[in-house]
Amino acid sequence: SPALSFPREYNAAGHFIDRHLAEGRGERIAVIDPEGAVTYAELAERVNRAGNALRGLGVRMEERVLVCLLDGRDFPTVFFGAMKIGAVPVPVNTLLQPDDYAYLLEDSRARVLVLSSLLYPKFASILEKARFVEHVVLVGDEGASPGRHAHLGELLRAAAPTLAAAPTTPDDVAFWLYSSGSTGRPKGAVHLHSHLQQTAVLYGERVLGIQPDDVVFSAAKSFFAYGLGNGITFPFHVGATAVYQPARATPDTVMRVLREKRPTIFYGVPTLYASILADPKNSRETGSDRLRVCVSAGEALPKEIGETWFERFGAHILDGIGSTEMLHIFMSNRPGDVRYGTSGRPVAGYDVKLVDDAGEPVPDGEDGSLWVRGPSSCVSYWNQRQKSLDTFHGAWTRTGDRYVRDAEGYFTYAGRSDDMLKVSGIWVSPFEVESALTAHEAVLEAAVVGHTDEAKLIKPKAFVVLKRPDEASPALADALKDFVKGRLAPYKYPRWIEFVRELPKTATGKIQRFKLREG
Ligand code: 3UK
Repeated sequence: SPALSFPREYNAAGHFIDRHLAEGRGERIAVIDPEGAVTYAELAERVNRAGNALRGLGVRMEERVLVCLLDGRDFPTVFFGAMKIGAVPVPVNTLLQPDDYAYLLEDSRARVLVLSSLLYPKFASILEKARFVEHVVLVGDEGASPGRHAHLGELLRAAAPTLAAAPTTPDDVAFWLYSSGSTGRPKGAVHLHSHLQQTAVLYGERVLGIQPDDVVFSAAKSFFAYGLGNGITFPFHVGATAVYQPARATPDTVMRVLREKRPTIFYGVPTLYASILADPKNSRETGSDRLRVCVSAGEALPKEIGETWFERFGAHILDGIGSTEMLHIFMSNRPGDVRYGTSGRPVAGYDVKLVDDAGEPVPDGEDGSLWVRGPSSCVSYWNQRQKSLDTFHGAWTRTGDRYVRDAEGYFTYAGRSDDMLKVSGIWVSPFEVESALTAHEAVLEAAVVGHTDEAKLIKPKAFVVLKRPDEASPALADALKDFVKGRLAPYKYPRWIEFVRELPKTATGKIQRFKLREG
């Protein structure tokens, strides 16, 4: 398949939004959310109004707009509205804590924050100190007006319905997505206007085979790179319909969407597939009878989950690996070619290589570090020169993953080369959980590693040294779990706590987490 070419003047909003009107798809349904359906024509007008409203707040080309939104029609409205005026939307995780948001506002220097009203309490204590923020735009619940901030609904109504796209190029910065690392704060991965269409063609069109009559539902939210492709750019690339759900994805909420909206494509993470399967009632009969393909990413999908899902739901799960840096899936199983227990083969348009510590290629059957090259790679991390140098080497990106390639060219995941954990498909830094634990007055020190649960999925486990070792008890273990839950995003807390007398350390005092891992 030929590489894509872009005109020199190109704005992603033109491709994903305005093109549908020009090509006669304006009356098709773009979005279904709890408030109802939005056509492509209505969405295009909302995007224009949002762009004009942001401009009215003083946002100019290249300036960041922090977007902390639950899934719904306003997400693509603000995301494309900002890009259409050449500004840079920065969608962020809605599950974080005040201190995380203070950092993201400081690092991005966004002057406008677009925020779901429901998440306002997480920002209330930090907005005062956020020195770059000039405007907060609240979304949803127009009755409530904490801090007397503007409301998106009012701004949209007052804004003009037409807007010419800013004269961006395919190589202009379009949006950022933050990604966590094992040390330090999250890094803003800087993405360009062309990247969205690249992933929509290379993976959405050519692997998933997405069609205009598909109805898609992504349990992974739009602020993740995974969810952004799944539920926004892939369906909008062909004029298909996306179903959005603001609520957290649980087996019950997902089954309800499958039953009521009957999607043809479903995207999830392994933990969610496992928890849906844990209830024997859940099947194609109680779900979507139109499901034709499912996708899993974020962490490796255990073979048994894929096989059992196929038996019960009559659709295969395509496991594929993607990253925030590469924007979407670059290696994947594909329809008609599914090998459960593997991440499949490289997606056409991406090259991968497995190398040893000296950078030399490793032979098939041996594990090596995975590098990837392709047209959707972010250009760097914002304001992080050393971390960028460590990760981006010319056109190649070091993923930090280890893989084994077999003689037929299929790749099997073999773990991380750092201490990072994927929990329910989301990054967790052991260091962050350890810091939360040591903030508890009973704890001297702690080490956090991945531990596999019944479904063969990784969850955090903490080894804790107490200041007074004889205080160890199941009640204290529960109290420590609650303590962490109160300080960090909910998926990060240690599911198991083991009290130990000391932690394994190097001569220089660095915790040797690998000695605490199983196997
Ligand atoms: C791990 C996988 C094994 C791997 C993502 C699809 O997960 C996404 O992005 P993140 O930046 O994390 C990237 C890292 O997650 N991983 C992802 N998928 C798999 N490991 N099998 C898999 N199928 O460590 C990778 O380096 O959060 C996933 C699309 C877009 C994404 N950003």
